[in-house]
Amino acid sequence: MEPMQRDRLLLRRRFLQLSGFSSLSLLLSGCGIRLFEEVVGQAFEPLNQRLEELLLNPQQPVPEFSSSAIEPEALIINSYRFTPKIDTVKFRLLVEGDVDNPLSLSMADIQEMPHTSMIIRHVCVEGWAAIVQWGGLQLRDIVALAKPKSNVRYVYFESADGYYESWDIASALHPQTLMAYEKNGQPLPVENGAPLRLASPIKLGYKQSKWVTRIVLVEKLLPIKGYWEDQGYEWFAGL
Ligand SMILES: Nc1nc2c(c(=O)[nH]1)N[C@H]1C(S)=C(S)[C@@H](COP(=O)(O)O)O[C@H]1N2
Ligand SMILES: [Mo]
Repeated sequence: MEPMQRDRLLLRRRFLQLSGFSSLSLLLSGCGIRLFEEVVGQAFEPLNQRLEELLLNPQQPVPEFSSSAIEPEALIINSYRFTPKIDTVKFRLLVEGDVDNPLSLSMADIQEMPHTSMIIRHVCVEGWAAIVQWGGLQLRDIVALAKPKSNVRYVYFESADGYYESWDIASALHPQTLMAYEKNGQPLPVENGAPLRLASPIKLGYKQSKWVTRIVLVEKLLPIKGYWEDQGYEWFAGL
């Protein structure tokens, strides 16, 4: 086995031991966090934007492209593991953490919420980009519905393939940060993250989790920050 590959496997195993994909929940809920912090120390980025202000005053949108600029073939499928099989009818998006109104939303619930679309450039650190139209709903609408407590500063995303990500609250509440279920005017293909994925013009590709099943709103960033970040990639990854 290549050393790189072995390191990745070890890291992955360590992640599974520390948190697991099933017990990331434990870490993210209450006492788990405290225990974990005692062992490895606190780790959070110096970002303290006020949640209420961000919810009330949406940030400036970034300019979008015209529909003639869409590059239908340019979006390279980039999955670190496998394409998970998700039953769209049984699918629920869970929204939990420091919220007064935890959510369990079906795709029908999600598609009833205000729809929006945008034409933006997707940029992957591996050196390719694609102008894509994404359709879905603003993540800020989901967050608002969950009634976040005022201490919330970060958002974790868990995916059905074991991928995980964390974002600063300001980027998550940006008006062009979408939970997308459409690509280029069509239902989102499963390889691109159906039924629901993140899409945003303000972050690099690896921040844009596909197959998102759970969103956790938290006050502090854990030492476990994201699949690529935990292997040395930059956490903020802004564009
Ligand atoms: N769940 C999950 N989300 C993911 C990834 C992944 O492997 N698993 N890859 C990321 C990377 S590196 C990129 S560039 C984009 C690619 O999206 P696409 O496969 O729809 O082109 O998805 C991101 N989201
Ligand atoms: Mo990427």
